[in-house]
Amino acid sequence: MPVTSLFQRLKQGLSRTRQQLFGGLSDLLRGKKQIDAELLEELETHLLAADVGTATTQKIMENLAAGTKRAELNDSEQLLQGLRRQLIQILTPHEQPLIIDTNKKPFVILMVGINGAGKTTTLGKLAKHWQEEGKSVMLAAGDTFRAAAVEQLQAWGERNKVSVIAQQAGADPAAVIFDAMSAARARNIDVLLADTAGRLHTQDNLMAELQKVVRVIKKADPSAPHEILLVLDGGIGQNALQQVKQFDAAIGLTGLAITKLDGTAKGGVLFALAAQNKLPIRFVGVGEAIDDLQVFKAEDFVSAMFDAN
Ligand SMILES: Nc1nc2c(ncn2[C@@H]2O[C@H](COP(=O)(O)OP(=O)(O)O)[C@@H](O)[C@H]2O)c(=O)[nH]1
Ligand SMILES: [Mg+2]
Repeated sequence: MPVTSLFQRLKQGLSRTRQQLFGGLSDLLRGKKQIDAELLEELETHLLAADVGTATTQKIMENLAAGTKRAELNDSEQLLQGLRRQLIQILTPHEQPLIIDTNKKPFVILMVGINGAGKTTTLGKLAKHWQEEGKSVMLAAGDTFRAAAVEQLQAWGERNKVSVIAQQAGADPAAVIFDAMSAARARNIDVLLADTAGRLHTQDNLMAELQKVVRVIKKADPSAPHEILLVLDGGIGQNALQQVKQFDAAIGLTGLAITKLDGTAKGGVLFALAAQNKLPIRFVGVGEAIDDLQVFKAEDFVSAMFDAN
């Protein structure tokens, strides 16, 4: 699929956030050329409404004000371009695509996140993504909390002819993933994608379970898991920051995937996430189809938010 159509999908997916950020603003800009306090205030309101977050918004506004003072930003069009540059600058250090090291066999990716964040769907899309790159993939049904979760993964595996290692609901997820690692090794599999539960009886139980999963994975391969990917629902806005902190403190994250950006006007949360931690943003999800999970590219993301057509 050509890159242009991927970009169109990204733009389509981000349309609600784009409207939130720049919808009213472009009307305002059309009406005036000069930068004044009212224009700056309006811009600030739009950033906040798109969930860019107070701290990040404040920093952006300070930089824009400084640019205005230094006479680098002299009219509303330059202000907008200044904003665009800043947004790209915030995101660019987080553009670090997940590269599968084929010397690590299997390359173990642990998917974590709260219930409904999009872990299993993202896992399925990633399995296809790497299969299409010619890599062999296996899945581990580490969400053993509900029978439906195991079945969801098995159904996905059957449909797409990917092996799924699963046990019955209630089984020890660490044991399921440990077995999957042996099976993957025996079959010379490149990538093992391990699902996990997003909800247990308590949040403490969940974190303890995930810690055990990581410990047991390390028994099978001390260099694993090679990626601990936190899947976040983009629609939760600023709560995402809290979730990153919590999961990172418990198990140490190595990357983020932000899903459901198509269903929300809160896509600005990426800027808050980027400004407040160093984690790579690996993927963004902008819909249900396979092409709607995209490798994160900072400039594309910002362009998709700015360009009206
Ligand atoms: N619109 C949209 N829906 C998504 C996206 N990613 C996941 N979903 C949906 O979110 C719901 C929960 O996903 P699931 O993978 O089961 O979440 P899990 O509990 O974390 O495993 C499902 O209905 C998915 O189809 C996305 O990028 N866009
Ligand atoms: Mg799931």
